[in-house]
Amino acid sequence: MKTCQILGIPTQSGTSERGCIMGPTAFRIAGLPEILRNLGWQVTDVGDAVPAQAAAISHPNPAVRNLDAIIAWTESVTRKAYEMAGSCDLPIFLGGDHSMSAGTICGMARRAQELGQPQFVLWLDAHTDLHTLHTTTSGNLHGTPVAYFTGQPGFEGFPRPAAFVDPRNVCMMGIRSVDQAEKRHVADIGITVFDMRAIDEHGIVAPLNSFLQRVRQANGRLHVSLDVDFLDPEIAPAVGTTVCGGATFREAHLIMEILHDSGLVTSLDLAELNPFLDVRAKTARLMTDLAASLLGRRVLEHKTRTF
Ligand code: 6HN
Ligand code: MN
Ligand code: MN
Repeated sequence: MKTCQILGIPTQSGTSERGCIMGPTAFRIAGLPEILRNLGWQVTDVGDAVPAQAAAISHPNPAVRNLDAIIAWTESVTRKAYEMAGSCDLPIFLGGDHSMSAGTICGMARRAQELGQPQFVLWLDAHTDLHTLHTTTSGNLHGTPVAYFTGQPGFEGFPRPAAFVDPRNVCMMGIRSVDQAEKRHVADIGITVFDMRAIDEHGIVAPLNSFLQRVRQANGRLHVSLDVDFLDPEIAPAVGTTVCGGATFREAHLIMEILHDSGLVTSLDLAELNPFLDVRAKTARLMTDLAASLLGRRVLEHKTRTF
């Protein structure tokens, strides 16, 4: 039986909108562990992460908010993610704002390095989250994890990860809000970006398959990071940074179904759920259902198409 461990990461220090601290609880109330068990997974809920001891630290960019808390979370989450990577087939991380992914992905990258496999990341988000401490103007550090886990300079005071992710192994989909400094950076470091325009023009199947083909050929491990705001706000209102024109219900499920069939996914973040902003739990339920599609739920048990 395939094993999965679930870790809650109740952090909201990376955003100025309060409520993400309730994210892990909302996923549990939505029934995520039972739903995955019913799909045949052996699921262990390992509880919630707690931040390491925070040390007071200041930064020359006065906009930067909650730096000490983010560093403390990054340290403990990296350690925990690395442990989980070595003790189950699929760690699932329940956020918590997206600053959690600095730790989850560095933990997974360390494990990949140990196994001698390259780490790949599929980043599903409206945003590139590619600021450094120096370029952020909002000061919200959920806008920075990609720069951290790809080893960009400008993270003084953060733990130095045992392994980074090669930016050429990062693929982003759903992008539709990119700040000036991020625009320059994304082109320079060689991340593959399928923005919403690319998805409008080509759909999600061809772009996703081209990336998965690369992961397969490299015998890579694949981390999927799903930010609620990847989805259109009409179907997923429970996030502090909504951007119109996001992925539809079917686009999102199809991505998860294709990912499941690929057999390549080795870890998952469900990030940015802010239950305080939800409408009758519809976002918590949709995110839970997307996880279920990724872990093998299908409409019918047999193939329905012959063409
Ligand atoms: N997220 N680029 C904006 C900022 O404040 O730096 C938005 C960041 C959103 C963060 O999507 O997790
Ligand atoms: Mn994000
Ligand atoms: Mn986002």
